[in-house]
Amino acid sequence: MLIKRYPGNPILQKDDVPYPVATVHNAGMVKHDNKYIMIFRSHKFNGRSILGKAVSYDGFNFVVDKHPFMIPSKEQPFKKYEAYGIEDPRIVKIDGEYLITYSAYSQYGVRIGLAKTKDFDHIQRVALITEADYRNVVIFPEKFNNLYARLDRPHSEISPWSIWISYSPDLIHWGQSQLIMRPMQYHWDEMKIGPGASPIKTSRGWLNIYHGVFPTMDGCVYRLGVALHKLEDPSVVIAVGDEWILQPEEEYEITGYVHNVVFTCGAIPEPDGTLKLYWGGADKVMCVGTAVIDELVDHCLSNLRQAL
Ligand code: BMA
Repeated sequence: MLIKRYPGNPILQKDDVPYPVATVHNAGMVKHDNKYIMIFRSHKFNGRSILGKAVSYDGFNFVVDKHPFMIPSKEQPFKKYEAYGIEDPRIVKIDGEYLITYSAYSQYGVRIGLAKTKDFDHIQRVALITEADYRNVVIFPEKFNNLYARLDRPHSEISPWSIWISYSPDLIHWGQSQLIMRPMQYHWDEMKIGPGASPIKTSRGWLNIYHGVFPTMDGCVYRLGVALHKLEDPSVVIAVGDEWILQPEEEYEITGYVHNVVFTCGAIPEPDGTLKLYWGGADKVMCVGTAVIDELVDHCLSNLRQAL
């Protein structure tokens, strides 16, 4: 068992939120000032999403802020592209600031918004950093040859939905895009894959915890897997673990708003070499589990499949 579920799961659900929401799921995570910050997604009762904030001293017990953390913007150009809601945030710390990427939904498709904060009290939107239709953007916590790097997942009618990398000098203009990892046919991730948690630096490479989707007669099953990217050049995928590391098994993952879903937007590496992995269960509740980072890296390297 690579991921040990916390026995107190789910750790956060709608009744813990002091304003009306239908779900608490798909949260970005980061440690700030020795506190665990969770920026989670909630469906409102009209089916559109907003982001909330919860804080914890141990990574397991969270208290939710009285008011939402981010709602769709009232200012252009964001207003136009966030009208249907904001979803699935990822957080990364770079150059002393926290960057938050999120899906911006509107009648024009799904784009990715970028916001930044230093303290999780004041937040500033920076730019919309993709065209439609993209999801699952995670930014690396370091630059490569002075460029920011990100993994993302464009939609495509032709190719299965795959993981790409792009670079930027200023976080606004992105390019040098390359496809670096594809779903594998007749495999647990055969339908589509997407970056999950922001990449985690290890001595053997960047650990990328991603989601993979398998279509069944009973709908899609969302599971999590791991890949390893080269430290100096993250466009090189050194290894992809052949088997998933987490699949929906508990009642709170099998039944909910969308059944059979474990979906991650964040994980926190600890100084003792363990990892706290956070995931949304069935698009309805937040869950946590612990893992040993070295074991996840071994999992990538010991029984690997092709990246492309
Ligand atoms: C994906 C995204 C996620 C969601 C998942 C399962 O396409 O919309 O936000 O958790 O589907 O419903």
